[in-house]
Amino acid sequence: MGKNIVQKILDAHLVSGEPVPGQEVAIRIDQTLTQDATGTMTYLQFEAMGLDAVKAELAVSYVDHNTIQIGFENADDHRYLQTVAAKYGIIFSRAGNGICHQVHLERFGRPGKTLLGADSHTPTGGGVGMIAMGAGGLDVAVAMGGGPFYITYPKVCLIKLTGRLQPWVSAKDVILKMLEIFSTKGNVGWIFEYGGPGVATLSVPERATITNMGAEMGVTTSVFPSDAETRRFLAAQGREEQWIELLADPDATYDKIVEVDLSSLEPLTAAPHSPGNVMPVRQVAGMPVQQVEIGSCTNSSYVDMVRVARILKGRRAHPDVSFAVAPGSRQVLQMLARDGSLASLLDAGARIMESACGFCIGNSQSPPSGAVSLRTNNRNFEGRSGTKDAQVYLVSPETAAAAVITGKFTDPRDLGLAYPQVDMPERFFIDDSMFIFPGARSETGPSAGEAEIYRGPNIGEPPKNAPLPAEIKGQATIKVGDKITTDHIMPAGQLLKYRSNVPKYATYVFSPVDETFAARAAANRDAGIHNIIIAGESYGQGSSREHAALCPMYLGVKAVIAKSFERIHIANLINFGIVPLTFVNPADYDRIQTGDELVIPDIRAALGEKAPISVENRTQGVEIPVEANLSERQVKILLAGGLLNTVAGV
Ligand code: MIC
Ligand code: SF4
Repeated sequence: MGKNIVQKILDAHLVSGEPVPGQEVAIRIDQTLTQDATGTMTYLQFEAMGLDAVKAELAVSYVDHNTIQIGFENADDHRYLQTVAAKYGIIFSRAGNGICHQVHLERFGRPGKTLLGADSHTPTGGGVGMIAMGAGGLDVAVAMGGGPFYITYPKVCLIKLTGRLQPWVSAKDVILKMLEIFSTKGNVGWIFEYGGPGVATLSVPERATITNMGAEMGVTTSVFPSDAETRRFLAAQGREEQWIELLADPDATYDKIVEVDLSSLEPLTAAPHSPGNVMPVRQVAGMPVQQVEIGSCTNSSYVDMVRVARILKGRRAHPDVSFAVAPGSRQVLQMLARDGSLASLLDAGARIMESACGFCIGNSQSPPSGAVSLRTNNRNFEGRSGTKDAQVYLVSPETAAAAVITGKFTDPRDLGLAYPQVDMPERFFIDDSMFIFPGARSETGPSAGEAEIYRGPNIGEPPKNAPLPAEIKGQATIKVGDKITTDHIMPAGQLLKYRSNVPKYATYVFSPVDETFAARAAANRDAGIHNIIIAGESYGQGSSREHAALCPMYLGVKAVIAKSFERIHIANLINFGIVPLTFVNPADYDRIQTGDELVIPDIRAALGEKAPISVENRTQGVEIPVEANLSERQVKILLAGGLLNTVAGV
């Protein structure tokens, strides 16, 4: 029987397990990436494994999230990352080189390979025909050490693209349409494979915009075929020899097929406060806009930026709009500087930001109170921008540019301008001098092997956890609703600088939801009372940050009982020894209140024997059945108190 692209890549990388949807399989990982906000903890954990060098084919450490450097903390982290990279044979991408996903696509992404990244938008690599997945840092550390990555063998949905995009409609509108169809929940365990005649009309950077935001639907990843367009992109990046053709067999089968007609799409936006809150731009047209931010790993390719520059050429930013542009990589910025686009942007009044995450993660460019901010990034969770009551709308670069001119939400088709046709260049500007390749002596770092690891005062040891106790006995310390994101659990923004300092960062757990949580949880922990989190559907949406499990672990959280979990977060909970339990009857969620005394007797034995589990709510006097759908491997990790306790010396 013929295979689809997902099956071709996964089966070629299968280490163990049955390639049957729903079964846990182990996959060999060819490439890894980290970024600085998740990277310090990843490498501290890698060091704790006691290996001499990385074993993956290629490992890259990017610095793109924390480049603001107010205080010594970020700079200390960067230095730690640079020295640890030199020691273990990791390519180091210096601050200023660009956003990890954009740069990885440009310089390292290869069709047919697997990539595991300590960042949820790693699926960007699917644009070039690879299986690229986000994971917690500890899983990435294991993969760097040559260990496999465990996933549930996915169900595959073919997204059959037909037609072609109309002027002023772009890749962002395709993925917003997908979010309208699939929403942000209920897609765990799926991979989206794009196919159909419409694929050939999309360039690799456009495909990457689409696979990037697959993360917002909660799918394991998204992937495009590797075809003539992929070859053209790799050739333009000077890497044509890395191209292989990768197409689905003509008789390939899928678990589901959904057709999207590109010709019928219109400019869309995701309204506050969820990427799934999709509506046509025309529905909100006329709304005054106070801020426009163009960039992020979703929409900061050269073509995106040049199109914006052409739309704005000879025009000025509306006086009420604060307008910033963050080109996705140094390659993009270099090209904009050389072809005159940068001048057009500056003429228009753009504030040029560093090639980094910046505004997207809320560590700069927070909007004014209550402001409407149009952004080309991928997440608009409440407060993520750094301003709690800001109204953030996700849009395409074209829609963003239209608002820069008019000061209002404007469907770009209504600007009355000729559509600037911009094609992907035949040759990108290639200069790898901001990478430090292991083994190469540079002015700024020592050679591989001889490196001494630098640890500033911001770098702490990763905290340890004890094995799971025989019973969990404590309190429902917090009860939260549906679609709780990791930005609610462990906010980033200004707090990013505490990523390497878990005791400090942990004092902010759940702060956007309940400022008293961290202190209450720590007091319980110190009194020997276990903390339990009660949650609704889709718990742990959004980022891959393992701190959303690690910091609760540090505060003595032993279990989360939810209606459902998102993929990366549930893996992180297990990795840090927190038991994820789901309600057998979702309505039982109503039978637990914050502060209730809860006991889960014999949890160790129940997990080991796969016996039924019930939670005694001693305050309400009820017993609530819950379940743990875990593999034997996951149970072993939980019993040990976390993955690090089981993998030293992998
Ligand atoms: C994000 O977009 O939320 C981040 C910041 O890139 C995170 C990683 C992190 O929290 O460091 C992600 O997407 O995984
Ligand atoms: Fe950076 Fe934003 Fe992309 Fe996360 S989503 S990697 S913060 S640009």
